[in-house]
Amino acid sequence: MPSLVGSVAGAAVLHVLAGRLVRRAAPVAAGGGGEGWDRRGFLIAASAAAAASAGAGVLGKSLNAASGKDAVASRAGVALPVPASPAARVPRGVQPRVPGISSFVTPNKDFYRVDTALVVPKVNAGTWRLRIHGKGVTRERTFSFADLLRRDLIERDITLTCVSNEVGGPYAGNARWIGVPLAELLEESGVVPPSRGGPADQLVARSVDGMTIGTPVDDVMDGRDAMLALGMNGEPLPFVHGFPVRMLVPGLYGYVSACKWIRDIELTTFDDYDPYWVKRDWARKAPVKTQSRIDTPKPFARPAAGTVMVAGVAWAQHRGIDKVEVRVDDGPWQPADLAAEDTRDTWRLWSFPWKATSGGHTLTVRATDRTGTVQTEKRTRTIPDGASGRHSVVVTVD
Ligand SMILES: Nc1nc2c(c(=O)[nH]1)N[C@H]1C(S)=C(S)[C@@H](COP(=O)(O)O)O[C@H]1N2
Ligand SMILES: [Mo]
Repeated sequence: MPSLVGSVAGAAVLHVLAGRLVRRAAPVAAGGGGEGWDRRGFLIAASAAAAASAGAGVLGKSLNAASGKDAVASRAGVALPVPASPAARVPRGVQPRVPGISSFVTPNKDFYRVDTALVVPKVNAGTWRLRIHGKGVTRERTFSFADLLRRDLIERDITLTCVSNEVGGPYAGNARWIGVPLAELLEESGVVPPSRGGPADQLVARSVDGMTIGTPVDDVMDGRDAMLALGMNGEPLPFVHGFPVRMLVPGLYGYVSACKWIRDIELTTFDDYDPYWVKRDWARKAPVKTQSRIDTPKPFARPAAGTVMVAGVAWAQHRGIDKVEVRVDDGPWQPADLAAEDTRDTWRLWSFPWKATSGGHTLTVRATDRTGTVQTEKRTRTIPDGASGRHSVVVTVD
């Protein structure tokens, strides 16, 4: 489209300018004397054409930016460096071979997406900047994307979950992220966490599309792998997942930790500022609740009697999962086979070979995290701080 408009405009300008020359040239030639052609008219027309074309150039540039062409080009040009601190090797046995179970690593194309963006922001990494400022910041900083790429990067497997995920719901995913340790940037900016006397207890991240996300400064600086992520499963962040840079804090729901398209970090207090979702009655602080989900069999499945593999995922990020149990109808809780654990920040897959007898049955799952807390049976809604309760699936065995 731009090149078509360009050629048509060019042809029109040529036609007008040529007309200026030809139309004036004829009478002059016939009458003799005067200038050979209408130089003034030609210059005026030519200057107008130049001005219009410059204006079109500016318009084209902004249309280009709006359509994200420059952002797409900037993403294509990103080469992720080798991380200074690679992820720990994933142990064998994280993935039970059961048809229908989640994949331990969620491919980017399948990773859930939750945001308020009607149009996905297309940010040009070349002009992107991140500012860190606010209470207790003694050295205010602004970083470019290149500044972040030049630093020592960490690579970590982290499971992200959404506070609006219903029990048994799909808003959870596990990916391998590459990024800059956020605590380092804060320390270099002079930030001291409140547990060591610092004045700011809330970090507010702002995105290019006006989202605000508030995170406890103590959580970001307590040694966990809070990061500004630049890479996801071996590629630059996909646009829908926050290119060029997003935040991640293991153990916290996305709405209090995982700002996509981040552009600004402000140190403030929970007393002074309520971010977007808090203004809409969600909790100020929201650590992830211990949860588990049955991936297979699906609700209302009709498996044949005999051994039926029941399998799924369990998560309690930053605490870790220690046990998963399955109950058939009102029977006893029976231990499921836990797949190997990657880290305490990742979900853990599990399976349970069930000796299924014919008739209708209800399968229920519960997890126990490393603090010894058993997933509660008390059902709550997702608002204000995440759904609790246990996932059940009803099946009919033929
Ligand atoms: N800019 C921005 N960042 C955001 C959100 C948003 O609406 N806008 N949603 C948050 C929520 S609620 C979650 S659960 C995660 C989801 O990240 P994902 O879409 O990459 O899975 O992003 C968080 N970051
Ligand atoms: Mo979320």
